[in-house]
Amino acid sequence: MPVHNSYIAEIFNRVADLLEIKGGNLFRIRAYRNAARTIEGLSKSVADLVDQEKDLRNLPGIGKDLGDKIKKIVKTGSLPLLKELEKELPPDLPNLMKIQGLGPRKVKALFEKLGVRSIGSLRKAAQEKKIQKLYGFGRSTEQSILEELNRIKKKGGEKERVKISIAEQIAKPLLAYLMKAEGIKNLEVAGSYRRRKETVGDLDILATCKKGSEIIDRFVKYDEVNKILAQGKTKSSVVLRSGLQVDLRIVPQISYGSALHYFTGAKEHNIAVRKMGVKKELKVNEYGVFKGKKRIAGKTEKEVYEQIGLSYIEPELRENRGELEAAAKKSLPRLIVLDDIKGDLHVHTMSTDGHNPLEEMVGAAKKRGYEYLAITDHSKHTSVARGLDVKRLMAQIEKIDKLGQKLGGIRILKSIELDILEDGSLDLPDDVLKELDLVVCSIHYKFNLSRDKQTKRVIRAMDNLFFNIFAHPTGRLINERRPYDINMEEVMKAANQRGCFVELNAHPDRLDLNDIDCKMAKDLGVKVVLSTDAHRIDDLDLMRFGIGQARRGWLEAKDVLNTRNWKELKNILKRN
Ligand code: DGT
Ligand code: CA
Ligand code: CA
Ligand code: ZN
Repeated sequence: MPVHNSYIAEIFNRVADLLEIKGGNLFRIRAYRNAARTIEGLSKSVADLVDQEKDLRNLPGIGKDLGDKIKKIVKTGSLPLLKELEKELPPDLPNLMKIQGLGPRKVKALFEKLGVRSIGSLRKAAQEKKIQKLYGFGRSTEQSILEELNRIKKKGGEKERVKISIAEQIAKPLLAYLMKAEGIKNLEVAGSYRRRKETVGDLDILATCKKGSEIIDRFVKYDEVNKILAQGKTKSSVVLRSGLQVDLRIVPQISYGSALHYFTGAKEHNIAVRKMGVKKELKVNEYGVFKGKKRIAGKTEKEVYEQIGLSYIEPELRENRGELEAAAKKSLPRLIVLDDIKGDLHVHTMSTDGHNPLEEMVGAAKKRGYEYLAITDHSKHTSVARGLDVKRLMAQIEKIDKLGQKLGGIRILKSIELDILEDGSLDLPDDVLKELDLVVCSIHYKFNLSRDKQTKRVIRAMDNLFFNIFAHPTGRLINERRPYDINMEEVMKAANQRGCFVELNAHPDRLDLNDIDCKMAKDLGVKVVLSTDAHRIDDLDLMRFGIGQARRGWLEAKDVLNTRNWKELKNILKRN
């Protein structure tokens, strides 16, 4: 595959951007920018020049060093220097410099002081009014950043999908507001939101109401509405100030089930359902199920499915990934529910980067009816979180032993979130790990290893008999950081052979495993652990997002480890 000039130029520009944010030498930065401009403006292909072994130093602004780097890019497709820089700094930081008013120094401050690493987290920091408190920023800067972000969004650039947790924060007050409309009967968010997808493109709300209800009027008058896109008698679309679009449709009661089914989707599921209908000489659409002109179903989703010979399919399964076949054979999974969860096996305390002391985390878990809670603070390699060394972990173990008697009713499990080191060894020695009830292991650095190396790293770590659970298995942060490259099937098979487990991290920024990988775990027979990775007491409630994802992955209570009571769990965790 020939390397384009624009590709080389982009690499040099990125190097310059990152060096600039780092505060590198100005001459060096300018040299990279000049080289990028030269290459971009060239009519000949630089890759061809390299192939013909032409001397690149004849190009303006290119000396020996840059010439060698160009050759490297042409021959290998990448530049080690850029990879180095991307390890030091979040690769999306340069994008922030595209925002008017944000130079490298400001971007650096935002990253270092507020952890801003992408357009998404910049918006969040601005919305939470954190930026105005930074030295050298102020309220007007924050305001103009917000406006600039909105402008970019409107230009239709890359419209970011909204995380389910944010969508929920937006949808709940809106629903409460709409419920107050006179004459309203049913009200529900359909679409990807109802399917509990990890991100949503927009909200699709359905309502039924009495004749003459002013629900649409009320809808467009909602305080958060920024723009009305359409306003009719039964349908309206608006854009909220957050940038999220909301479609509201009023449907007749008699069609509510059919409309709910249609607008819940996914589209692929709908199409497959309609095809099954055709085989039975039935017409299925958003108004009902019709035999000739006669409506034979439509009021509820259940009767819609029944008419085409299917049992009811939960929204989370509706992706046309085998759910119709299963429904026809009456072999759908009995999806897990929040109530099945008996405890959380991944939470942090103030000893590392959590916000609450251990006692408060335990109290909060008890309040949620949990039978056990594993305390998994970071290990020492994660130094940004002041990870525990042997001595501090031993102290925490002692503390839990003492508390054990005091906090009756809930079992505190001694654990740790242990770093998997680059070579697959574990961050703390076996003779302290043996004191723990379970060990949760994860990767927090060296995300860029090759697929093969990353896979071997994890499998080697699992060879250690104290390894129990592989946490946030792909390391992704939704909208912020791509998953690292790893052969998940091999990892899961290895976990199965060794009696290890994989986590479904319920935090809505992660939801890691994704739905497809959850299904793979189930199919391979690897038990999944649903954990919140809570850093504060309220985070324990994030479990519901994990449940949504688990259901999308076809998981039943029996597929999930922490639906067991402690006695069973303890037995299952044993490795020999
Ligand atoms: P999103 O908003 O991108 O997260 O995804 P959805 O699934 O909410 O999709 P959206 O908002 O475009 O449409 C809502 C539902 O309407 C969708 O899940 C299924 C249904 N739908 C939309 N377009 C079509 C279509 O062309 N054919 C069929 N059969 N259904 C459709
Ligand atoms: Ca939608
Ligand atoms: Ca929509
Ligand atoms: Zn973690």
